[in-house]
Amino acid sequence: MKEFELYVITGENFHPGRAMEDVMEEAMQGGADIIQLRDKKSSKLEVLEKARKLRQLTYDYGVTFIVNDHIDVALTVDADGIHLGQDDLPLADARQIVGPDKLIGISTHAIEEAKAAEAGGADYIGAGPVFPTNTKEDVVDPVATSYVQAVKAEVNIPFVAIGGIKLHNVDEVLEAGAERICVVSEIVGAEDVKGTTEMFKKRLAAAKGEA
Ligand code: TZP
Ligand code: MG
Repeated sequence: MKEFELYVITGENFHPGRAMEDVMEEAMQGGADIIQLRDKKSSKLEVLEKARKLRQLTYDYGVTFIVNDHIDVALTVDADGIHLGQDDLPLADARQIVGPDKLIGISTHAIEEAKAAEAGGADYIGAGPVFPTNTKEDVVDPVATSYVQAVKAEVNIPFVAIGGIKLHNVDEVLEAGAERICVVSEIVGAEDVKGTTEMFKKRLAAAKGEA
């Protein structure tokens, strides 16, 4: 898959009064490499409408577009891929539906899940929640940076650290070996979405020795 380092997921309850597509456009202007539409509340039709808007914007900015949960919506708008959790359609079945060219990302919370996703042909995995987060309901206990270290050592597909990652703790995650991070509330809930996105990009660059 195309190189990426900063993955931003929608979280509409963090920006009341602001249109989701405007917030996500600012994140793209700030340097988000992947945008995921994650909406656990809306109807299929509403999710489809949001996906169409994000598909257009992500094309405009050359950003990878992933849809959470809704494989049918992802295929309808020709998203670049889908993201699935441990309780969603199994990876092998999802792959049959979307074919070889779409990206499939899998959320993992334990090294066995991470290895299974790799063996099953996932394109990337999420590793988390690293820190406590209120963004995801019924989220599992934080896996801490030790899980980031374990995935780094034992898994050979790209992984993205997720969960409670803020500007004040991102360096801990990078020091644990993450080269890619995923952020919701700290970016989409920021007063300055573009500026906050740029600050994350700077920290990622600094960790790579680029700044
Ligand atoms: N999966 C694991 S933690 C999480 C998801 C979708 C939410 C991360 O949100 P935040 O606001 O960056 O903690
Ligand atoms: Mg899911």
